[in-house]
Amino acid sequence: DGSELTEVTNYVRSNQAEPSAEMFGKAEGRNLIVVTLESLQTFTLNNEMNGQTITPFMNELTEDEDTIYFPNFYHQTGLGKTSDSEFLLETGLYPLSGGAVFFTHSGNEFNSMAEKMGNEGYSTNVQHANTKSFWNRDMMYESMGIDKFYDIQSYTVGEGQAVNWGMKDIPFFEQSVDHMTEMEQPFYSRLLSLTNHHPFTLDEEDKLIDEYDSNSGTLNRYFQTVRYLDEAVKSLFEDLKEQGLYEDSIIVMYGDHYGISDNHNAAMEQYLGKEITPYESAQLQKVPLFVHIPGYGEGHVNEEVGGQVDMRSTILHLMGMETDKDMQFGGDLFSEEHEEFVIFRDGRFVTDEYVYAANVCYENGTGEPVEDQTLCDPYAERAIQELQYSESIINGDLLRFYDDQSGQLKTIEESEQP
Ligand code: GP9
Ligand code: MN
Repeated sequence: DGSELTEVTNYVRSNQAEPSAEMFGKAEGRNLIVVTLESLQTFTLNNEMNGQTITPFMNELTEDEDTIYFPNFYHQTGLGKTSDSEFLLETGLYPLSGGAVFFTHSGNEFNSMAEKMGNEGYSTNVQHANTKSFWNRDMMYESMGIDKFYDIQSYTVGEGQAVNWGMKDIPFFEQSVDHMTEMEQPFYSRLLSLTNHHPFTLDEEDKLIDEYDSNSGTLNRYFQTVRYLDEAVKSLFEDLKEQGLYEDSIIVMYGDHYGISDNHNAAMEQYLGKEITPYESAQLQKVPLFVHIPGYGEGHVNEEVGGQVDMRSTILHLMGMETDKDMQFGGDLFSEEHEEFVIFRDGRFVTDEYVYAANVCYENGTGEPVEDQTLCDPYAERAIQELQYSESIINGDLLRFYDDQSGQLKTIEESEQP
């Protein structure tokens, strides 16, 4: 009911960050292209595997004048994997602990980023070469007010263009950009890549580097599929330029979740050359975030500690849209007031000072347990609280009672309107 929502609203308002004056509206009026980089973890970037560069194109992007790269950015997904990352992005709420919110609450009312951009005159869509019902996307996208879903039926998978879970990323991106040329502008188009997905298999011709040599075939192959994904991103940028869509767009790319689970820690220890403590395991939940604005010219590495829940307000502010009346938990990564406090879906958390994992409070940077373990307590309490607030919004479908135009609770009569 309303009273619960009042408490959550107060919490959300008191933790809100003012947009950065410098970055607000930087990409106003442009097409927004958001790319989900399947299973891409940050440890592969600016790194080598047996002397071979894993992500040459994205490495360049980390130093590119039109790109802001976030190396201290974490995924916050749970069992819903890719779909949880989509949920974080669109709603600024946390996914659920129990199961994929795309399945359990697809009938809810959401104030999604897509809906918001739709209200500002954007046409909105998602492009993904898989069956539309996977993760219940077709239902959820409707609830999120996404205008169109280009699923597998919108693609022509030619000979040699499928591997692993389906269509390869390079032809997928190429045909997705073709779709963009037909879209009403400005558009918000979200692309979900797929080739870099467990079990990380490739055709011979797409293996651009060797396998690794650990006892984990999964990790060994992962480097190769990450290398392929990097090549696909490079070709996406070329496709956009060829079709004349590049200059008028902003391209945001993020890793959705880990590709290598703790089951492969022995192999990962061999690769990283260090023991994987709970602290290191939390560090491995870093996924890359790129904000690429053609013509920006002031690209840099932004060390801010952040998470996927921050993407919604970061992006909306870049597009020149306010979020101060929205019911969401993230904050603008460019804001002076952004708090460096990332809550993982399983209750672990990271701040600029601490990493809390396996009930130990570690010092961020050294990975040593801090002497005074109670220093993490206030954050641990807030982490539980914030996850609970988010769950109560979802479980109670509370956004039915919330008017995102005014930021006020709705009266009973208003909330009964469809
Ligand atoms: C499937 C793709 C991958 O459509 O999103 O799903 P995942 O297993 O990573 O959630
Ligand atoms: Mn995924």
